[in-house]
Amino acid sequence: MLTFYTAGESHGRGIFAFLDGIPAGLNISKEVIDNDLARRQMGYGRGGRMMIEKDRVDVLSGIRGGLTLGSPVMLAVWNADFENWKSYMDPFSIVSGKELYTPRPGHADLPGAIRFCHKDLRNVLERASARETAGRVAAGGLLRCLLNELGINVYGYVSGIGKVKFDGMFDIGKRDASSVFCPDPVTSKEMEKAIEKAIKDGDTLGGEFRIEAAGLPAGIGSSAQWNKRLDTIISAFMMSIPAIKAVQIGKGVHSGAVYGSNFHDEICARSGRRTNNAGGIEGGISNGQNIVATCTMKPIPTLIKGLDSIDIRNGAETRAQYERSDYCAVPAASVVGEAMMIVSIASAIMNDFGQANMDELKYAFEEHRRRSELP
Ligand code: EPS
Repeated sequence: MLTFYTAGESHGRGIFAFLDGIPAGLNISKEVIDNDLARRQMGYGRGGRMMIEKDRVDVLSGIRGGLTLGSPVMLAVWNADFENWKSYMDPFSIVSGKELYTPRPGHADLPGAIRFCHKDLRNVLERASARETAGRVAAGGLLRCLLNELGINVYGYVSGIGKVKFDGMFDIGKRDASSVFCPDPVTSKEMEKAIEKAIKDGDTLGGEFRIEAAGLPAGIGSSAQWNKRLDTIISAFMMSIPAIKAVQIGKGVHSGAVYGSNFHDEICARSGRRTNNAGGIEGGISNGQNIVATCTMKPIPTLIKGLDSIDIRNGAETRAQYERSDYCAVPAASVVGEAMMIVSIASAIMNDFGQANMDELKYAFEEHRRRSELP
């Protein structure tokens, strides 16, 4: 079983990812992890923090000479901004000046303060900040190395910003040339314009991204128990990304509007299927088609123009305080979505084929892949 956790505050020493259950003997490329971390920092519409940070992975345990040891892996992404926050974030003795008392509607500020009985909202928002996703992406980058060895490729792209939508074909070159990670130059410009308007208005904007996993053989997951279903595993990881309000598999919300004869992916010899409306999962089990998940992200709750709120010390009505933030983080969230898809598929594979070393895992997995080919 694969275990995955993150730790760390936005302006603390760093963000950490803990992984246990990774087989020994997996080749880890620091470049693959750092490339994902760098992509997460990009995208039109990000705020000032990304000018301060240059996210790179530091390995604290579990890897030696480029190979996993089979022991727990601890990854760190250090916060460069910690230098500016040391006196406010020290674990034992802090100075005042960074307290917050007016919760932002849509943020964890208010429910978190109630949940943990905090008066200073900073004690909530430091952990609820999307800075935490740097840890997810580091973990995703590491497990990308595992999926690469098993012949599985996970990629994502932005399929909507505000009302501007993209429903065309994926092209990695075009995506990487786009400031908003959308594989179409004309739509990308429209998306940029939509973000520009939000910035000008002191507002924020959400959207959606699509993640695909290619190369996963049929037969991963299980129809026999709810928590072994591949769609259960994938959607839980995807839904856990901050600001995600909906996860769809395949045609998702459009599935209810058509007849079965127009929806189900008919089975044909050898090539398998003519369509992929199911998004690669039937009965909670992969069917050999690409896994396709689309996630909807709400607009970021930190608005320059503010929203109605209260001072939690006395209930007096006021406007929510502005904290430096992003205007639109959908492109960055698509990289986090890739990471969560990677972690969820690696988890499902380890549930089904868990082994203590890579050679045994690869042997069992390739044997399964061979058996999964249709006659
Ligand atoms: C982020 C770091 C944060 C925010 C943003 C994402 O840094 P700071 O708070 O210092 O500006 O820019 O966080 C949020 C959107 C949020 O809601 O907290 C990052 O590294 O991705």
